[in-house]
Amino acid sequence: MASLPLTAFEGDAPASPKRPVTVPRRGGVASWADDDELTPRGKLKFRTVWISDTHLGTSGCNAELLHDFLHSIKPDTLYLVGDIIDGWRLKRGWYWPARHNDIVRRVLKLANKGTRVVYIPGNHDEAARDYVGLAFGGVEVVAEAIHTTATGKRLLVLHGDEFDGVVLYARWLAFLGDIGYSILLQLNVYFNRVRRQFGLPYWSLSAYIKHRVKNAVSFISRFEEVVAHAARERGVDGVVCGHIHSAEIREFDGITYMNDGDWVESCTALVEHQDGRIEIIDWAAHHMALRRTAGLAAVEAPAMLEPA
Ligand SMILES: [Mn+2]
Repeated sequence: MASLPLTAFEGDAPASPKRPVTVPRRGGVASWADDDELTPRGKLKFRTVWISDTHLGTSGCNAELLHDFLHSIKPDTLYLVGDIIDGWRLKRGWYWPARHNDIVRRVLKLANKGTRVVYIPGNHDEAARDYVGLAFGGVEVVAEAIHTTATGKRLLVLHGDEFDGVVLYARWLAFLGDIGYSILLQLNVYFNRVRRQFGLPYWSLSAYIKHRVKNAVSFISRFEEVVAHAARERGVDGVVCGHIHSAEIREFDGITYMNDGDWVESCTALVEHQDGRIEIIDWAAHHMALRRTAGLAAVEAPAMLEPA
């Protein structure tokens, strides 16, 4: 499950760098790092940052990269767009490394230092939905939000599971796994034996299931369409969501659909620059590039580039 970039990140570098990695002031390796104002301490001063699907409390969470990202930004507003803490997983067994604490602490510190932090619970942290309308440690908990960009565009911000009629089906598939698949093949044999007895033609149950899995791709685009459609109904200019772990910025007939991705597979965030431009940040790829420019000691190197 651990994604490739994180494996590389942990590889020949210290497992947990003592200092947070900060984006270099000059000659930034990523286009978005170049023209954005940096704070005196070298942090990216985005107008807005959206992250979701961090799934804290699971080993799938790329906590090192997420921690590093949160240490590299100083946004005016930070939206936590759901599935931040994985309650489903924690119910099955407690998994909470120190790094996950650091991440929570970092978010609270940002809130304390003037970042407006808005938390929109998702389906994995639905317990937090009981606290909608309240605020904890400067973190507002809301069911959804309307964000107005620097250029006056109104964006609906929500997690996205409310549009996901297939979520139960997807869970069932995940549960099935590989062992399930071979059982399924067996079942297909019996299933068609029975069909033959009734004079019915062969029908591949396994092929049907595989087809449905392949449809995961079309599920994503259908999800995007449905969410964009809902945004249009609400009379906003665009929508920001998470949930499907697939970062995207796409136009649907005048509605901008945006998904901030996740920190389990892709390690992505959506950021709004001071001028209202919104783009996807791929923090894992950014790290790989940093390593390439600065050599193998990349994890240490950016700290030396940090302005005094
Ligand atoms: Mn979700």
